[in-house]
Amino acid sequence: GRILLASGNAKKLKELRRVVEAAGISGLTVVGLGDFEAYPEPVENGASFEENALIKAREAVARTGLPSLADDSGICVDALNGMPGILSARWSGGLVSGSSVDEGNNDLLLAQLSDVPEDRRGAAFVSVCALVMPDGAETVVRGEWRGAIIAQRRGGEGFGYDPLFVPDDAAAGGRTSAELAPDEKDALSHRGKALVQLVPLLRALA
Ligand code: ITT
Ligand code: NA
Repeated sequence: GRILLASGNAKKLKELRRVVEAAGISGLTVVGLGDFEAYPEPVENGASFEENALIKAREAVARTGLPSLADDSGICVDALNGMPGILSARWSGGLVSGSSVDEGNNDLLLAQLSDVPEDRRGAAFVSVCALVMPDGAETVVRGEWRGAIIAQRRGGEGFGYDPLFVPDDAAAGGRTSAELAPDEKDALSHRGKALVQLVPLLRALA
């Protein structure tokens, strides 16, 4: 069978594909939105990661008829009462100082935390993945990844807020998530933790 990974973010899609393919499910073909006629992204107006993940996965099923998996994710910063959370993708609102949305978002995060001392810079990446079947069956799973926001970007892997996030895990050894090899990130990350819970359902699709 086939599974559609319904993300318009190329770097996120790459991670989703990597984790699903690493599960080694024979007979399961992974496809992306690029394999279908383009459709406008649905409005992510839910009040939670769960609602937004379902909005994206339901739209993908309606458009393609395929079992569809969507991720809604973001970073929740303790000192900012959980912000930017579900607003993470476009937090800086286009007022970017650098060359990309990610650059602007990271600049804004550094500015918002400029007066916050090292021991109060805790944060969690959150990934909620929704798997929606053509018959309407819906499964929603969540993964979280604790760490701290540092004061200067490090590393070129990953995407988004990775250059500023140092995971709590000993295995990361103080590196940012942008300094981890792709398979190291997958083994620890919010997205990896969410997706592993879907593997039995994906097996059933094969
Ligand atoms: P789709 O909705 O099309 O999947 P998107 O990038 O708009 O793509 P979200 O609305 O879920 O996705 O926003 C997720 C944002 O959270 C993402 O753009 C990053 O800024 C941040 N983020 C999520 N996971 C991350 C990760 O693993 N590393 C760094 N930043 C991450
Ligand atoms: Na989005």
